[in-house]
Amino acid sequence: MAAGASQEPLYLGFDLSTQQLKAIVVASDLAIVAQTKVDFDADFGSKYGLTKGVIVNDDEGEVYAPVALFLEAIDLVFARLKALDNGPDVLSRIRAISGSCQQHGSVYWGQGAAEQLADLQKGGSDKSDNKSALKDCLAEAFSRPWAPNWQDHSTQAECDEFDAKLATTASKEDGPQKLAEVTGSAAHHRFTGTQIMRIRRKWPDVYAKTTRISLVSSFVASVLLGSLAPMDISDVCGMDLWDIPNQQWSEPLLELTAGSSKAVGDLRSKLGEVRIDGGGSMGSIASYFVETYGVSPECQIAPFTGDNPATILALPLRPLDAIVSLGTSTTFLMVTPHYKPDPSYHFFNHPTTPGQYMFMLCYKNGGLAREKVRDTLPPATGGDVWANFNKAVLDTPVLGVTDADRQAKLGLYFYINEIVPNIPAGTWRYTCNPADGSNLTPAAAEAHSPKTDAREIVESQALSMRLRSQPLVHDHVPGETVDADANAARLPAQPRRIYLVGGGSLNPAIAQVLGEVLGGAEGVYRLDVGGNACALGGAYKALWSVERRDEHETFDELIGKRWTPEGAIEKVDVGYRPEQFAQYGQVLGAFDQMEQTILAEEQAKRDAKK
Ligand code: XUL
Repeated sequence: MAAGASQEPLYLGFDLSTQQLKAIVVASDLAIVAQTKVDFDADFGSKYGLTKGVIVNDDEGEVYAPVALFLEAIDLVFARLKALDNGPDVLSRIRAISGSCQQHGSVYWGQGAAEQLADLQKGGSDKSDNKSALKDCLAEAFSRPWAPNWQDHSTQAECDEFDAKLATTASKEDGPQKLAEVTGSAAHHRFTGTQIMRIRRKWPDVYAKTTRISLVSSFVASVLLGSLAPMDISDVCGMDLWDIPNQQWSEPLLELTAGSSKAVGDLRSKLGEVRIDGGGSMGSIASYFVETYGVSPECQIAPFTGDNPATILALPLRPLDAIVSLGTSTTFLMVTPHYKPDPSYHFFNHPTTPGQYMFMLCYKNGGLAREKVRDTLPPATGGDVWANFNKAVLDTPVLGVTDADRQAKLGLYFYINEIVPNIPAGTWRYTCNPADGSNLTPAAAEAHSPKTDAREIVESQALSMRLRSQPLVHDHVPGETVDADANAARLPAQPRRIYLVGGGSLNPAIAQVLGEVLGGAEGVYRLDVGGNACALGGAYKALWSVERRDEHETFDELIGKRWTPEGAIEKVDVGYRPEQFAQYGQVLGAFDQMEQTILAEEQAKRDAKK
């Protein structure tokens, strides 16, 4: 039979993030043929007591989600795909599935895991004539019903021990740097090593009963496979346990997590092997999905990865291109061949290309913090809830400097404790001399208003990104043609293109301020499926995983040949503006100084409590 359109293979990408499970299906030519989603609050909020996808225990700083929620969401997303007009046809043509998941989250499998997962390969556990739902099939599979979420901040004690573990001086001062050199990051509350260590100490029985620990990415892959999937080479870097220069588990950090050198073997078997190849197939989909939803039995499960690594796969990125992801968290991502770790940011293995790395900054106070500032302004009357916020952003001059008030206004707006820098919740406002950042002083209350706050919070988020990404950007790209004008090579150090993804990428005022602060020699672009970028990256990864010629055909080669900017991206801001870029440059030092001052004050408060 000639290969008719309906026989062409399709690829499914999932994104199991904090608040939703999204699914997007693409054809070999990258055209999107179907998409759907499950919204955790809307679909399951009251059943599981969720707020914004999670459960919070403020007393301990715990933030977590029920594993059963994830399982119900997987069933529901398949049911919704099947219910689409073209659903049955689409599901029967899916040749591979990959996807992205919230990073750092972990799932704890118990004694029954292997057997119950294997049942999915037989089509699910037949308790009656009806097939059970996934959550019933896997009811005995977990040693703990909760998965810590990346917003969890219950692990300060464990972080202190991780930060000290690899120090070479008696004062332990170089510990965070040494930890970053080995694992790509200093200690962070959400990183899985500290989470596992806390679980071992707080619930020793749970830890003892745990037979395997999955990241959310390897958990979803396991469910689809019907067997325990290995962790992925990029997502494993979000644990503070993987030695990136040597590409192996770090023995001293395993020992710290496990509690003794004798316990390391047991922890190794709980973690399992890590899959070095980001592509290829890990096996065929479990029969449960074939029988229940009509997925093709030929469908292969490719390695899943984290949502940020998957975001850099949503389009072919060139050196010096940056992605700003404006979701629940705000992240700033770049691809680089240079491993230059530092305690204030993260390096991960690239999800598909050995020898390349992903540089990442991650802020907890992203979209939700902007919403809080928005809600201090009078509510917008039309359909756009951001209208008044955006007007305030655009009506306020750069750094709030006016003829009448020649002071630059800087602030930090943290509604929950922040990651970079590690500062508890609070709002701080300062002023300084706009010409050189001198005279940094806590601001008088009248120097700021809800209107200036709107611009300042966006400027503040962008200044933090500019400050920390400086070591990675430079003023020209050796050996590369810059397709802007010839002067581009002499522009000050800045990203080449800035791509916006995530829900906030639809906001034009945010795009403009990001362009003004961060530059972007070739402009600021929005990815058309901005809200679905990581699911799309997952779908492309599934495609590359099975269509690559061999292990040597890189993701960028394969996807780069098929990807066209038309219809995929839209220029939303000019990016680099010499005058504004210089103005923000003049206060960058003051912004750094403001953060250092607040950090020192907060540390003094912590010390006083000890
Ligand atoms: C990254 C991080 C967040 C989550 C969001 O380190 O914690 O961006 O991945 O799902």
